[in-house]
Amino acid sequence: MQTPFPLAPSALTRRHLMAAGAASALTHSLPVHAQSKTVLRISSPAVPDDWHAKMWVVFKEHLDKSAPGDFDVQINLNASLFKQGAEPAAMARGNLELTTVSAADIAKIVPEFSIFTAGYVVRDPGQQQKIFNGPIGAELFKTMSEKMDINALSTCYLGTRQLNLREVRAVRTPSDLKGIKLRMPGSKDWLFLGEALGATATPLAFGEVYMGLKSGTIDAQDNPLPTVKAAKFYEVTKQIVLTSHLVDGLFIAISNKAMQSLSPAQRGKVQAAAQAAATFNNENRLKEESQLVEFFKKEGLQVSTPDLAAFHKTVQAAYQSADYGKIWPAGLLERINAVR
Ligand code: KDO
Repeated sequence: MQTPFPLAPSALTRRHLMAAGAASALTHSLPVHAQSKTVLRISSPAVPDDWHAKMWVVFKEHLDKSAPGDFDVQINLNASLFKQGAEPAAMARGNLELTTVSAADIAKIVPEFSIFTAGYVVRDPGQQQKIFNGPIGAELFKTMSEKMDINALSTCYLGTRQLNLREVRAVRTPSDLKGIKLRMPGSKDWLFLGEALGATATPLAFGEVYMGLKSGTIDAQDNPLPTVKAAKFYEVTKQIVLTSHLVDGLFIAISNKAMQSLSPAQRGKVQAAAQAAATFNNENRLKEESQLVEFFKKEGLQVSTPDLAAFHKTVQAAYQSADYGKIWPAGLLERINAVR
């Protein structure tokens, strides 16, 4: 038996259901799935060409196959349903079922998560998967579920963040970024990272970055190379500096309310679909990331590698001298470093 519709139907849907009810009383009943499909609304700021947008199609197709007729998966990209960062609150209010949530968005409510917004903490994508699929992930996701009422289903590698500048500039150490207006996503942990890199951090929504670069209201942005390609930032920039300052991740998350409305079998299928989506994203992103330097060079961008030791030293010193040591649970950094 299908679980009941977890959300208040819209006025339009209500009218349809009433009409359907009247019609079925007169004639025969509608097929069961037409009345009881569970709607799963997804919202993401990702552009359709990026892997973490395409992975939602994998999620949908996986679910359509494993649970035919059970779900109506609705994919909304380009922040068309909720603006970037507003998704967790929408989920808590019952207005959204699924999204990809970032460490920075989680850290707004679960401050200990900010350790994953810090530069040069996670070493590589393999370590990232082990951290979040192991005991550290289990502990932090439990707190997240308690405080935010959302449940992490799988971990996506967003890529390793690099600097992307409008004009070519000699960038060897963080001091070479002095005065550069570096766009960062709009939360305090992102802005701290931008400043730690030596730039002047400026908050801006992802959807406005292309125009900001084109018009010159910002001098630079940071994102993983696959996103620089998918969002076409390379069209309006001239340089990439391979600082590799953040091995970034996103978590496919579902609201607890939506998850609890499902049968145990359906929950398992949603979980499996989220894992298939993350695997699709992770494999494709890793492969593409390793090939993109050549692509950008062909597009005429200058790609340079700075003094990475200087970046590590300056960024880590910034976190040490700020209050982050007090926010991060004692021993967590050491536990992360020990994951191999
Ligand atoms: C961005 O705004 O730079 C960012 O990369 C931050 C991520 O946490 C995530 O929100 C991502 O944008 C979007 O999914 C768009 O790719």
